[in-house]
Amino acid sequence: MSQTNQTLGEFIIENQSSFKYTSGELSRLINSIRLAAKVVNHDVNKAGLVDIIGAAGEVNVQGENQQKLDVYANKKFIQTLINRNIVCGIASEEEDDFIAINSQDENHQNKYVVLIDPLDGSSNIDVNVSVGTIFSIYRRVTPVGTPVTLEDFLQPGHQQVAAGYVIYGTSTMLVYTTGAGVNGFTLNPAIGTFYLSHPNMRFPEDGKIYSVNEGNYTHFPQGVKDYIKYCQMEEGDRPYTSRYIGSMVSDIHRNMIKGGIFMYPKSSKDSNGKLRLLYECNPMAFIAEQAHGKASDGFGRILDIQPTALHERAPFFCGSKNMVEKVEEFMRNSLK
Ligand code: P6P
Repeated sequence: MSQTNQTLGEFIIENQSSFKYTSGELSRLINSIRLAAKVVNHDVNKAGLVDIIGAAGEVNVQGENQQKLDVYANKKFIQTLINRNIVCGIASEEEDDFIAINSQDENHQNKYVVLIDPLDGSSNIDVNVSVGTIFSIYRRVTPVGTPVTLEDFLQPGHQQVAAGYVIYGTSTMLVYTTGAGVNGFTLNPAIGTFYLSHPNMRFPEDGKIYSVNEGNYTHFPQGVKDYIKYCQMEEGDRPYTSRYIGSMVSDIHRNMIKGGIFMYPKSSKDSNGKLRLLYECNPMAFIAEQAHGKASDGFGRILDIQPTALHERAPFFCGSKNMVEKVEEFMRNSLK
């Protein structure tokens, strides 16, 4: 079958063998995320028309005002995952604690846990800027047949069996990896089908785009300040272009296609940065590495961090390999 008109469903079947684990379950998991993405996409695209935008009046565990679409997307993904009876537990940016799935999995036979940021960049919803869903999938580490525990969620990122994102932009795309490269699928909204549009996505080794909230410049570590000045200097192929959407999925997606680096460093305001390790940094890092890019906390590999808490944060530098290595060099030099 020619790749250009292969559907996501056909792709999953054709690439079954690349799934390291029992085939059916992981395929069904990706398919359940596909379904939820279509439902959320439908409502994200009409957010301006019906009363589901604007704060829900509640404050989530992050201390952020919950937008109604956040609440809606969170419920949709959780509901779809539970109904498919594949997972034993779910963690979400919008949930204080993890959810143990006992309803459908009363004998605790399901083997996977899913961690999600149901609607990343939600502050952009009201201004009609693209937002995204991020997901991360692990096999449980505690014995099947026993209740899922926090330990099943606090795994280092290199243990992920799959990760991906949905970007609700000028078109809706599902981009994911199961450890055998990264592939992007674009939704045809007329028929509700995702088609393989970006096979074997790869970060260009180098790039000329840097993405960071420069409003925080004075609060950044010296190494980051030095790197930003390096990007702005008239020398060789520089100055680079600064592009920052304020929606990590969109910034990283663009940089994967064009080349570039996304940075959310720690600062004197946020001692570990803003982004969440488990359901933002790790899945995007898995994708970045599978796309021949790199993801670092400024000194080491994001995927090697041993998590200690569900909602912990991490400094995040992700994108073209040479650019991430350059900022690591500046970070090391600033300590000398
Ligand atoms: P700031 C969205 O809220 C998000 O989590 C990421 O998608 C985005 O990159 C970042 O925060 C933007 O944060 O502080 O620059 O507005």
